[in-house]
Amino acid sequence: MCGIAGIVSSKEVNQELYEALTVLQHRGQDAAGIVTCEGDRFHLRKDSGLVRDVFHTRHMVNLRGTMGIAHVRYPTAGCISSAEAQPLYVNSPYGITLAHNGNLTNAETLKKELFVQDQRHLNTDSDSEVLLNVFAHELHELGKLRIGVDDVFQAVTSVHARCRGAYSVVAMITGFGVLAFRDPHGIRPLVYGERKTGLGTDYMFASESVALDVLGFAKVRDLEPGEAIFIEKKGILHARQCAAATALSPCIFEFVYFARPDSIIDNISVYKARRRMGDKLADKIRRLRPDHDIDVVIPIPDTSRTSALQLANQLGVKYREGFIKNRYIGRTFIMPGQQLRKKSVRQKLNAIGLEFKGRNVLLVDDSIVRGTTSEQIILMAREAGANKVYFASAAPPVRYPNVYGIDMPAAEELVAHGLTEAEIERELGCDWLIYQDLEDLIAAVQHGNPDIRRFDTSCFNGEYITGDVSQTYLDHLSNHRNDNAKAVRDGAGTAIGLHISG
Ligand code: PIN
Repeated sequence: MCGIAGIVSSKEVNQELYEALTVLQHRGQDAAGIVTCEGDRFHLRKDSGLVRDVFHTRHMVNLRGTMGIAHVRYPTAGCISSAEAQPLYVNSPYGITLAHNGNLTNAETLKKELFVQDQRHLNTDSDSEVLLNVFAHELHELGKLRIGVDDVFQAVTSVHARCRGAYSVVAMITGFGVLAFRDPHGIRPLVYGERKTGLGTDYMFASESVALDVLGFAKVRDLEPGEAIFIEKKGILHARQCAAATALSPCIFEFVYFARPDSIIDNISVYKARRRMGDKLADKIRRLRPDHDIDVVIPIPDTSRTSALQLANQLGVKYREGFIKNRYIGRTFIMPGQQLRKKSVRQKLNAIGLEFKGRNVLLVDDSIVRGTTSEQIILMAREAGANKVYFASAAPPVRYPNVYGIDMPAAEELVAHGLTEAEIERELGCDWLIYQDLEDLIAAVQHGNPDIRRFDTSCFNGEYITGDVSQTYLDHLSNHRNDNAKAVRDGAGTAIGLHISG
């Protein structure tokens, strides 16, 4: 998963792009980059690491210009290389930089086409580089010495015709303007906002509306699926639908875990969606065990707090903070290697014994992916003296890999893959495991915007909305995503035919 932003302003944009990246840091902690445009020159700074570590004063002073784009990257592979940090750059035609959130499912085919037909060289294994080169090639094919707004939209139309999968994109064309577009299913989020100044209107694109809030931009709307918006450097906005067939199907996992609760995605408040997930879980518990013996609801911080509090209120049971998180340790989700993940759970969370002792506790998490964290936490609850340990997940069992830009592990590393709920309960070692039903999760999210007819729920039901995900592709993905493959890449220091998705 990645975060992207773009600004066209009447004043320098370096500081604001930096701030935008810090607000979007939860979407990617692996690498960060900003490119600005000053006249006919790009200024680029990108590297591996957190935003605060990548940009120092000496870099910031070089990032001159009144328009720019920025990116934070989530690690999708064990091997991290700063060459794959974004934004990416191609010099021809016109000079283009691009930042991408998502993953192309036909990147292998496109790579061959780019090499054989379009005679373009790719220097990384990143599918974002594929996307940039497709866009650049399509723009080049129009054969114009001076580029116009229609040409930009024409090239986006051709990108939609060639690329499959998920892509929310910001791109910048030297001396001309900033472009943003979203794939025809609108899988990954992308929003834009404006800010009136004495000098005119500034515009901003961002993965999540929270970045607009913090920077003082008023949200205008989400980009439509298939739509492109181009803002000329002097602040003139153009919008066009560039895809023939579109159907908004946003990724439901954004609402479960990835997005910040203070964001509004496709007109749905992430916070309210999570509260409704708590309501639905409470309904299910009451339905299954009207005479349950839960003494206390304890969230596993941080994401699950919103749904856990609602669940406790609905059940009329006490809500208590039983685990304290060391806020200086990163998310275990991103740590490669099973051993490391197990160890880091205990470094990250510590139990407040008195909330557990002799009680029947219901632990709540946003999701169970590998199950490593859940298993360890259940053990910690027992060690802290809990009588019964129940565990509720605000999302259904994650049984299938994600191919649209979330770095889910390979299928065989998902605890729920190929297991029944009873088997998972035994595997995790809890006394009762309650999963959200998929229709309840969908209802909880859809309630905020009933116009959305479909969500991407593929990691729960294996139905990939782009309809082009073959078993061969999934096997290929699995070869690159499992821990062994990552360890080999780490050891060898090279990435082998792997897609680094944005
Ligand atoms: C962590 C949110 N959430 C916790 C991410 C762990 C799955 N994991 C997904 C649960 S936080 S595991 O709130 O953002 O800190 O099942 O793969 O072990």
